[in-house]
Amino acid sequence: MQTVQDTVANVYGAVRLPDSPADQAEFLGHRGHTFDVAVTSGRFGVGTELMQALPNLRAVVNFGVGYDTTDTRQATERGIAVSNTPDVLNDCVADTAVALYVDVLRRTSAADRYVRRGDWARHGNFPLATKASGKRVGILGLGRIGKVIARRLEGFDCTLSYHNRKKAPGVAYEYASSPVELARNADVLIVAAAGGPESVHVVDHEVIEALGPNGYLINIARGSVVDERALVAALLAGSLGGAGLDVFADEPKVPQDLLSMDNVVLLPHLGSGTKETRAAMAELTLANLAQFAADGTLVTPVS
Ligand code: 8YV
Repeated sequence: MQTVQDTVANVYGAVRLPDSPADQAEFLGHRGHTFDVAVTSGRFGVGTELMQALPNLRAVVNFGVGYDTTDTRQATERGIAVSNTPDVLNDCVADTAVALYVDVLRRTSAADRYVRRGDWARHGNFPLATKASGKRVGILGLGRIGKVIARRLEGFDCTLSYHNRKKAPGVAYEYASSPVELARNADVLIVAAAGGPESVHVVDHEVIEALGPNGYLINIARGSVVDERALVAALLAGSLGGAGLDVFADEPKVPQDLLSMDNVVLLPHLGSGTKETRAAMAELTLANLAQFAADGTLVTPVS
């Protein structure tokens, strides 16, 4: 399979930024002024310094819906266009949220470990879990992905509520005026909000405490949205029931304390990670690049 990297190299003659900071600095010093388009992914982005080192940059083409690693403020100031890959990954990221939801409440990963360890034969039946159907679920960030998660959970007979900065037009779910209010009235809080400076630690100590010892937190958005230290502290203290996490504050590092907790499910940021969805993301990334090369516009600009 041709990757985005192969295609940008073969078709557009793109060169890869060296990995080490020292090599990068030397490379950019010599050649930074020669690039007008950067192709990147949500994991790397074009941050403040890199953008400054690309004085003739005209577009950032981002593989992924999240672009919080790109300095969009500088991009706006300099008239640099930014694209992402919205919608094509909604299904898979929502499926991942539901997988974590069911796993954390029904404890399927923990039960799988129980069988593999030989504990079934040794200790008998696995301890009872928590019912997943019919729960009160709060969605923090009812955007494209949040709405698909909500639709999936309607099938589980869940009562849905949400918090966005503003009430979403035409949405029948209960609106909570703050993340704390959302958590207070939910059994499970699902974080689906975009990352970036405005959402840093929106899920803080207070929100986690509002969920309480019988509450669960699911995060498929960005690690930065949750105060990870407060989350770990609450799990250690038993003041939160459990968590399902696909994203972390400092990926790929995962807090050591979480590794031994059976009420926590940990995934390596695989929300969009299926062959079908990654192919669709690649196609949309390349479509943005091709259109920008042809007429200077993007198929899916971020704003
Ligand atoms: C990754 C994601 O970005 O789209 C996003 O925002 O978080 C993921 O799809 C993707 O793996 C590329 O890094």
